[in-house]
Amino acid sequence: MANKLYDALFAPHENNTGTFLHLKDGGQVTYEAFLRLAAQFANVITDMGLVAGDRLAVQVAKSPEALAVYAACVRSGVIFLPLNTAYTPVEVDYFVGNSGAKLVLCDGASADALAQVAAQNEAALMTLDADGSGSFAEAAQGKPTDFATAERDGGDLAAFLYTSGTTGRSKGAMLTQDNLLSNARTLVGYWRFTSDDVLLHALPIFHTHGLFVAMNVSLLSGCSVIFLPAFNVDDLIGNMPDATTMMGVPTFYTRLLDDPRFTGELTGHMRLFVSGSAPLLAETHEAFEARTGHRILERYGMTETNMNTSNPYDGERRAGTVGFPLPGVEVRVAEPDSGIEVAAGDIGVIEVRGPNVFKGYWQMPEKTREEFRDDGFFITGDLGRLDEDGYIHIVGRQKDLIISGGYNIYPKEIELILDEQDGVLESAVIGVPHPDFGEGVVGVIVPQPGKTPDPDAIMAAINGEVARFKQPKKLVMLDELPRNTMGKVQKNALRDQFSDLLAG
Ligand code: MCA
Ligand code: AMP
Repeated sequence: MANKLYDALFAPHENNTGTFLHLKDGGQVTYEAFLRLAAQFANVITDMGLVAGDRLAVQVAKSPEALAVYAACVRSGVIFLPLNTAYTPVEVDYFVGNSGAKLVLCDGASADALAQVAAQNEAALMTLDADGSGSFAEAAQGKPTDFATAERDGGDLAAFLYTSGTTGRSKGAMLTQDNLLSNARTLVGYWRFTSDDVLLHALPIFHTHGLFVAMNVSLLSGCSVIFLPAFNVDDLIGNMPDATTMMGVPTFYTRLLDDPRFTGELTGHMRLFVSGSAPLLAETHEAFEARTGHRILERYGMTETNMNTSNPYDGERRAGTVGFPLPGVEVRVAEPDSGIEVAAGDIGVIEVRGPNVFKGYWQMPEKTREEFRDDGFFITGDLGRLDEDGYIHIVGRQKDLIISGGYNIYPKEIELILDEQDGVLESAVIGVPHPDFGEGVVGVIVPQPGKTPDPDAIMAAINGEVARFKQPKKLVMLDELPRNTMGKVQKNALRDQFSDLLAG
């Protein structure tokens, strides 16, 4: 039986006794043991009645067991739907309902809060704790360590990753086995991963960066991974001597640079540092080189497309750019209305076509159509230009999106909540420079005439609905929002006005 993704990423390691994961407590997980556990999990998933094509939603702490759920889903053909651990039950309810997930895995501590979510969406609920225990793990004990791999081809769906939207409603990006596999193959080659590598991994595993880029590349190359439960500078510095490569968002790099223990000596043996998910400031790139002698390799991707472009491994890694289209990926900079390529050097919207590009948004055919050109190019909503040497520069975003510490926040989602609050006439949510997260969220509120909205009550209401990282770091009141002659709110003017608000 064939299962394209399982056969490429996992099956070759079924008898691999080498170390896959090095854990924070000094423990290790071999490839072989990891895959035996994943097979037991696949047995539980099918015992729960899920069949290939069903969805399994997972909101659990990062752990080897959490990663084994991904492997179990690929093997059983069940669509893996990982969720940010910061999401509130209100947010999880939407994802479970929208995806029609049949099984929800959560941390034991959130089981009470999510019991109702599962019940109202007719999903089963099981727990998987950070230490690998919980009802799901218990159910796996004694299960066979082998599993009849579900037959899947490259066009079959492997994962749903939800991305927010400019309308405020999240969309489930449907990723096929081929989307994931083609990108992993490309990246292993482009970034020269081999089984000798040791990847320092401190990213969450519920997003493309930490899961597909980092883990699929590791699995495909057969390297080992220092698998840290979360980011902290001490652990990164402590583990750096044992690593050869690292992947991170820009905040990882700025925080490392803020620590005097992070030196050229500590990193002299390292082969590669990769950055992505948010713009890496040219000054960070330069400071990193000055401190360590390494030039960070910046790449550019999206949930819907996996990785699109990368600075070269051998050639010049140009600060402030995201490099060249990856092999097999077509990238053009186009005129936003027509999709016609702009003249070299001009700014346009970045569009992408290739085997990496997703199949569409789950049950949103119109949204999907709107974001593709007739010739199959996907419109990213990022604005860019090509320089004279073919390097792509991202110069802004056509979409109203804030990227804070590598997490995306769509202002509309927060504005809809602000607008409902007592005494609020209207609102605008903007991203302004933040010393740690790159951008930070600010909520601008216009009170109803004669009313004085209560900021604490507003923040409490937001806290019940959306994850902390999406919540405004500050709320400010204005008598009115700046508008252009068409009546459109001028967020640029607000961003200028409040540019120092989170300066620290
Ligand atoms: C944490 N907080 C944040 C963020 N993270 N606020 C804004 N933006 C953030 N990113 C807030 C918390 O709510 C909390 O607030 C306080 O900061 C401390 O939280 P803590 O969990 O201790 O923070 P941390 O551990 O220091 O986390 C910062 C972090 C994390 C390590 C930078 O945000 C992170 O791991 N980011 C990576 C995201 C990522 O993997 N993105 C890839 C997306 P309070 O104290 O008020 O409660 S994939 C993607 O974008 C594409 C495909 C691509 O190209 O890769
Ligand atoms: P997401 O929807 O979480 O997958 O985020 C994708 C978005 O992150 C892209 O559309 C870009 O706006 C942004 N992004 C990813 N990598 C980079 C990068 N290296 N430089 C600038 N923006 C980036």
